[in-house]
Amino acid sequence: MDVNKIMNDLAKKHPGENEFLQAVKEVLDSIEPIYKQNPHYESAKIIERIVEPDRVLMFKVPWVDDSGNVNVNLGYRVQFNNAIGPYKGGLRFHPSVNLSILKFLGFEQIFKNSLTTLPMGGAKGGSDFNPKGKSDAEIMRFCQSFMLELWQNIGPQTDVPAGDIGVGGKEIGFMYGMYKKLTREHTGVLTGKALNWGGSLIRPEATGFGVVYFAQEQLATKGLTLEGKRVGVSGFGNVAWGAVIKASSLGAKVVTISGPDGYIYDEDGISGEKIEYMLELRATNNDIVAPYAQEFKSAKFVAGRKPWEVKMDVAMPCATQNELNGDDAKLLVANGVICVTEGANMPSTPEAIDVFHHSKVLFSPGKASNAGGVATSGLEMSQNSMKLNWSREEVDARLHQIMRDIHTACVKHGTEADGYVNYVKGANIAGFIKVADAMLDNGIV
Ligand code: NDP
Ligand code: 2IT
Repeated sequence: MDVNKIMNDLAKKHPGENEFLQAVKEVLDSIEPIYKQNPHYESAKIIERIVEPDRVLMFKVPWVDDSGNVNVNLGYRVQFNNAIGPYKGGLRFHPSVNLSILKFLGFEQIFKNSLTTLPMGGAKGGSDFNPKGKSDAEIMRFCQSFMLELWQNIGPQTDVPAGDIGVGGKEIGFMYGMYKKLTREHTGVLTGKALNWGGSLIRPEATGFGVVYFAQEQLATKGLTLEGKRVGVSGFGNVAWGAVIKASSLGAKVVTISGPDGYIYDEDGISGEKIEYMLELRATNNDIVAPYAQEFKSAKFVAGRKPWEVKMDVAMPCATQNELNGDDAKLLVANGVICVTEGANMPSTPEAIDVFHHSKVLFSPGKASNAGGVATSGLEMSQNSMKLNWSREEVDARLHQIMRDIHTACVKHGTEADGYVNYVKGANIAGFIKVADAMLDNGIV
């Protein structure tokens, strides 16, 4: 296996797909040693097959806004790999969405879903539709038009989408309604459903809770706990919210959250009613986190900057890809960061990851530490299949155990000669082996 050659070929075939190429390079660098030890992977061309999606669906999504104007967005579903289970992964609605971003997310999802221990393949989809500032009626019409095209390509045993940036319970509801209307079936085709029509307890909190459970395991390798630690979170969406709730309930002091407009620094810590306020802020459907500082006197708003300049023990980037660069990483290290646990997908650039590895900081990639979201989607699918609902305690206990198991897998495959756990390597190798072996078993398809 020649990583440089594979990357050059891929870049020629898919010019400009920078996020996708970044995600592939990271995985290939990690798995190179085990690939070389297993010549049957090479002869079955596992790498050449795993880096191309099974298929990419791309379609127009026309919809009419409240003023009667016709709008046209692009819709996508990237069905990447179903070696270990039906395609599974979220839908992202954000103006930045393009094929490169969805391919990177779909590719990451293959290994993340493999790590969850549940039978789920990898996929991702979405649209460049911007839900910000849209009325509920506009969001409904968009979601209905999106599903009018997507429905024939998904199904509970085929492909099970869920939420991601810009897609929460409301959007899932509108899409599920249209799917149900078209198929005349009430099946578990989407996850992230509300409780009274097939959802699972804990799913909204699951990604953030999982991130914090993973951070606890990382800290425990050094005999540390979250109690009294200063935790910096970025973003103020679904993942950030769950992480803030769980971290503060475990006695950590969460000192930051952020939005595209800047970050909030709250020296007293974000807990209690302030967490409720985060939800209200999201529900306003605006792009700004600044009003938090007007609401709570202990907080200040720092415009146009990222939270990584704040002194923190644990960093949890929970907003979006490439939001933490090499300079940010150096600043965090200089300020004594112990642990960086990714909540978003690929929030740290390769330069940032190098800084963390070089400084022997505990660092976990999103595909390991944010897997609690899709894992709980898997638990929602199980409950739908059984036509039973588990209690909050039962779902939370299963989620917690899955996060511990993912941590164990990372330690098993990522521990280096000096004892440092390289979680990137560990997650990529553990995730890859299961999928590659399934592909071998299933022949050349
Ligand atoms: P939300 O839409 O709830 O929140 C996203 C947050 O990131 C918001 O604060 C948003 O601000 C900010 N954001 C989004 N895009 C950008 C951008 N281009 N520049 C700056 N800030 C941005 O999404 P989630 O919390 O669900 O997702 C956050 C991250 O976690 C994503 O990387 C997602 O892929 C990942 N993830 C999500 C899971 C889930 O179950 N929801 C599971 C695993 C990972 P604003 O909206 O105001 O722009
Ligand atoms: O990135 C992710 O893992 C998600 N957005 C959740 C996907 C899912 O199917 O629950």
